[in-house]
Amino acid sequence: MTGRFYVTTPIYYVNGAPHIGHAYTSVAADVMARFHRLAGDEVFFLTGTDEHGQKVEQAAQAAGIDPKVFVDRVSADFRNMADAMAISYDDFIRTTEPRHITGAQALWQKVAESGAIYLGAYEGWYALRDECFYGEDELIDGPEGKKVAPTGAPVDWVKEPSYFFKLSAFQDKLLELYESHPDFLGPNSTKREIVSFVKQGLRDLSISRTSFKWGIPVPGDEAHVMYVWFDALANYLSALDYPNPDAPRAAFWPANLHLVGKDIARFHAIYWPAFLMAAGIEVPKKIFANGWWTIEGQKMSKSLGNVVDPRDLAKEFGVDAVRFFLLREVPFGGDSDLSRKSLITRNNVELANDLGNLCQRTLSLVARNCDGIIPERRALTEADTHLLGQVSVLPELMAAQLERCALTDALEDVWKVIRAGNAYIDHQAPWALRKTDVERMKDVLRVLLDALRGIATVLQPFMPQSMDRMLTQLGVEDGERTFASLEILLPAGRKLPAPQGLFPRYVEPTAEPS
Ligand code: ME8
Repeated sequence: MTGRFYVTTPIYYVNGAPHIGHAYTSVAADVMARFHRLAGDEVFFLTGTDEHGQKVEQAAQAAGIDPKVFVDRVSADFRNMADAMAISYDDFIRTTEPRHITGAQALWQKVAESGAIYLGAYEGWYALRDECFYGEDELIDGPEGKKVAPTGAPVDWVKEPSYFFKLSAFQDKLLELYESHPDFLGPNSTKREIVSFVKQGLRDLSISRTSFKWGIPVPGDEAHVMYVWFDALANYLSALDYPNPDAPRAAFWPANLHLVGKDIARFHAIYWPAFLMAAGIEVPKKIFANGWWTIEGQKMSKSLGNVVDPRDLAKEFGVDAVRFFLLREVPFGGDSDLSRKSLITRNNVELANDLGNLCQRTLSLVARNCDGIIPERRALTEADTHLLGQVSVLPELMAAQLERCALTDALEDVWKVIRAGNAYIDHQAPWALRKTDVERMKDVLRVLLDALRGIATVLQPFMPQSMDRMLTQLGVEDGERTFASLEILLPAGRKLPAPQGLFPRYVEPTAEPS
């Protein structure tokens, strides 16, 4: 059944340059979007940048430029990173755009009309790095005997007039939401954390600031700007032209999936549904938090100088090898480490050997022994049927895995079939059949071509560029690359282009002897 699918990434802060962590969530969301498009769904895939708040204001000041000039520059860099990583977003929202300001103010007004906002004074701890308020009881001991946020971020005592959101009134409703919609929040580890946090009791939330100006003015009280998280979360609606109910995009709400990192699960799983409930708007269907990447065993940080720009990796290894590595290395939802060694191993073993060689061996046999022409599909043996059967269930199998955000398991399902394909070619030995039974050789090659077409079709969301090349080499035309088109066999007699390697083996350059 086809339908609508709305998937989002976080909108990234523009106080720093894009890195591999940002690329990770975006690649995962991209796989979801591309998969649903191939399944025939109408997809809306949103990414963008989060450009307000004190942290961004300070970064602009530190760079000595006007905030707007600063955010324009960094936002363009994030867009460039998304393009370089083949992120097929349908829209890129920036919170400094008029359409977003309209949407965020409309949402504020709707929440205010429900009676869930009141004016008070905030006095408490604020961690600028996290753009997050913390209760005294949440703080932990930091360096030099100072208290810090549970994330390790420094905290400041803040005292200023503020509008509050009555978050405390939503505690039971939120618990009921998690209870009645078991798929609303994942993975389970994040869900357990959030449920226990909400059960401990929710305090009302300060949602405006008066001590700086770089933000969206609170409707009716221009002395206040919105708390950056109220502003940012509203992007998921403003990109759909909220509050215009007649906008064509409005039909995409509620979002099917907000993909986020586990660091911001709290904002998405607690604040966001509470704001929406107050405004009388449906809550999203699912929030899923990815795990955290370290680099060669260390936390990524500017001070350690180990921040990885995904564009550099893509230049060196190819975009698809990087995308593949990110989603293959660890079950999606878990934490993982980026090491050069494991990236190279995955590239060489799984891409170059398992998939690349199977494709190369098949295509060169077709080139040499069938004049590069797709042979006819004739009667199948048990072994043929078995392999093709495994291929044909892949779209359905993977759809079920993606439904639960098990991206790594979906890849494993495909690799099982690739390994079966390698066993099949070794066992059938078409190179030997060339001398003993040419007709059977052709049948075997046709089965392999069909199996490879299925495999390349389902891998398109993960590795769009190399699977495009692979499908071209297999003689599959543009209109024959959706899941539905797999039902129709390619006609025999098509001439294939000369085979070319898909995934080069990576050999680490050895240092020049000095
Ligand atoms: O939080 N490992 O923006 P942000 C995995 N503007 N994922 C990582 C990562 C890492 N080491 N580092 C970053 C914000 N990420 C807000 C979001 S949404 C309405 C507002 C990813 O620039 C991960 O998805 O700090 C994380 O949640 C996000 O980048 C944080 O990006």
